[in-house]
Amino acid sequence: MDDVVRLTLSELFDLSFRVLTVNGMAHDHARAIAKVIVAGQRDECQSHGIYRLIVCVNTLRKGKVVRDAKPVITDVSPALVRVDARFGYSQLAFEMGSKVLVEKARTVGIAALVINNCFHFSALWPEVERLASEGLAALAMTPSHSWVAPAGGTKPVFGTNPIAFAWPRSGGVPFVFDFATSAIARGDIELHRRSDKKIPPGWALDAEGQPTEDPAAAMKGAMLTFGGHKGSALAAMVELLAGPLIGDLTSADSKAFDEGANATPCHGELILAFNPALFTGPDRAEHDQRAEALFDGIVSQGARLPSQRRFDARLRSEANGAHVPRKLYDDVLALIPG
Ligand code: NDP
Ligand code: PYC
Repeated sequence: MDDVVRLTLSELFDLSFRVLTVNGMAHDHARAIAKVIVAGQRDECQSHGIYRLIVCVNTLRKGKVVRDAKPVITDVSPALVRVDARFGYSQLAFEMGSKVLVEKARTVGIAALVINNCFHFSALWPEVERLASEGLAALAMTPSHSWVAPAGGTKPVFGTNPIAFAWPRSGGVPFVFDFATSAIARGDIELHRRSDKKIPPGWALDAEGQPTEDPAAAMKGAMLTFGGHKGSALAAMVELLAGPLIGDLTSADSKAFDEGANATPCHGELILAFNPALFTGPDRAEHDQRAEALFDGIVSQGARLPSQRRFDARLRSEANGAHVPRKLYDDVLALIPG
């Protein structure tokens, strides 16, 4: 039997929506969540695609998330909009708040969207890409659960704390990066454990603080930051800006709130949008050219831009369907009762 299943994007959406709704998720949330899960699988981001259905359903079954939460928008100031997700998943709150964020950034030049009290599992690139499609540059960050040791330490303090950035480019895909400030996303360690594969050195320590290549030991120990003290400082920045600054939890608080349920982390998110039309001034075309020269300087020597692998995968999946490992597909089908 083939060890990979190919699904069209609409089959993937229908499967995701069904798994979520038969497990009790309200339809508006299920739609918003299914869209980002399909985007992840389509772009071959295995750690944030259809695998996340398993974590979402566990979170629903443990009774942690409010399945029909109605996000509440507050217009805090000309440059700041807040959405209280009311302990539902983050995607619907982002869909609602990002519309206000775009308007504010267009008018004021720079604006922030704060999402509070949200269960958050998704990759951040769909959000910054969405803002780039409106002609805005964007920066997003969020904590997770405290799984990551600070550089020089052995005990978890930080979350995997991703940072994503998008820069709009006329006539093409935007420049986008999106990475965890840990050496790798936690989801990738989980996927290694599911497939009985060792993890590379440099990703994690075991519970005794010793380097490990065993994913199960890594999950009981501490993940490592990328780039040593530099990733460690960025992880701390994410904790502060997308935690106390926005009146929400740190990754350690989120882990305590979880009470051992192993559910999706629950905390806040900060998204900033910049309007080049107001920032750059009258010589926009000239400065856009400078940006393009920077990208040329990268690709002309054979290096690649971040997200290029994803954009290539997107074209493949749109043409031929997305591939899902057979075991993962079977595990997802098993989430549909009876
Ligand atoms: P990766 O290390 O896989 O990739 C990070 C970024 O680097 C991507 O933009 C990737 O582009 C780019 N990249 C990779 N290799 C190269 C290269 N050789 N040259 C140029 N660019 C390159 O990501 P992570 O494991 O750190 O994170 C994966 C995802 O997990 C992210 O989307 C993140 O948002 C998500 N995440 C979400 C969390 C949450 O709490 N919600 C927590 C932690 C992570 P490309 O994709 O094209 O390879
Ligand atoms: O993969 O590190 C991760 C992660 C945490 C929350 C969602 N994804």
